[in-house]
Amino acid sequence: MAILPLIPPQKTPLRLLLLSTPVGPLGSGLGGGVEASVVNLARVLGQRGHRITIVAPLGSVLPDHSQVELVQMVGSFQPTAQTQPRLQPSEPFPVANSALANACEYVQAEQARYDLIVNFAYDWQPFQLTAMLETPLAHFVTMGSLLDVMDQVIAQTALQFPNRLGAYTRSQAETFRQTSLSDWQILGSAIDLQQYDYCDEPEGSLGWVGRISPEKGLEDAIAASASARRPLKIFGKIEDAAYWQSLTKQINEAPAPVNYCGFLSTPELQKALGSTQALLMTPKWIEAFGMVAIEAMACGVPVIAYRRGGPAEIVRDGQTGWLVQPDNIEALVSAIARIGEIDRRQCRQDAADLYSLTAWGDRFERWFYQIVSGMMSS
Ligand code: HBI
Repeated sequence: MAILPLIPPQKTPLRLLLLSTPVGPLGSGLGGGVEASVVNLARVLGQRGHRITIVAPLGSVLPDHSQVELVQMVGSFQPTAQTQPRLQPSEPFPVANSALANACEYVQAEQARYDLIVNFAYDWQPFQLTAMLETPLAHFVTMGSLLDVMDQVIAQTALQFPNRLGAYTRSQAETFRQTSLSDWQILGSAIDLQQYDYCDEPEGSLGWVGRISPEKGLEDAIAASASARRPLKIFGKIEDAAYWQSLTKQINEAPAPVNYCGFLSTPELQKALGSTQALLMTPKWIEAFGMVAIEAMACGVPVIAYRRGGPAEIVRDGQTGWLVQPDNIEALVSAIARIGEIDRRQCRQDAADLYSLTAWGDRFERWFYQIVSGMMSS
């Protein structure tokens, strides 16, 4: 007699454990775009009846949603991967009393309480857990290829545990050369549109938003706004103070004002960003996604970006902004001169159609049910 396949729990609410980035507490800004990804995913899946627990470093705060459990880990913050040498010496597992080591121990101890565990840390330790747990562990990879040790554990996971890797964009997934695109769920990202107000009457400034760190290429945005003789407003956390200091001379000599506006909360950021003529995105690395692009578009702000990484898959050239040759300041200046050709309403429309929490939540939910039902039938 044929054994009937178990009917997958298509709509059974899932008990999900989200392992956040160990580089800093949720809400600190140190985690960059992945903080928003974890918080927004918890919100949208919690609203659908799934039971969400987030594991994050001590000091984390969640915006107003009650139905999410926050478990905070004591211990030192993880050094950021993008500041490590590519051939990073593999440290002993686990580093004594790091937030990451404590999080991994928590996951191992408490795994039976969950149907699925999702890792958002860009660190090799959680990947080593995949083969050690009964509960399925999926990995949402939040940056492109940076470290050999990460490339290796990602390739190994692709081989041993198909369908457990998620990424924001195709170009990000393609940086992991030991994997193929079919190893990845491409999930994009999203914002809560209701938090962003459309602005039809911009002032004269250009905008730049991001962690102030070398891989974000702020110096190019300052150079382009100076050549265009346009004011520039800078928003974001000063993550690398030495790098920020190195820009002081360029900022002081700029012919138009360059103002640092700080690291703002979403309500304050969207208000200030909405009144800019355009957002400049000048990444030196393969930006996995570029949350700030959809935040700007949601406010009606066109995006001028290097044709590199995630922003190149978000901006529709000539429709919601301009894509230019990477590292070419003159190309940025020419695009700034043509920004009036972009319809700000189209920017808002793309954000609503392609980057809503609902569409994004659907993609994650579908992936999670594939994994959980796959476990049931295996
Ligand atoms: N570095 N080691 C490490 N772990 C992370 O989770 C991490 C990081 N650097 C940056 C980062 N996460 C996030 O800012 C990006 O994934 C967005």
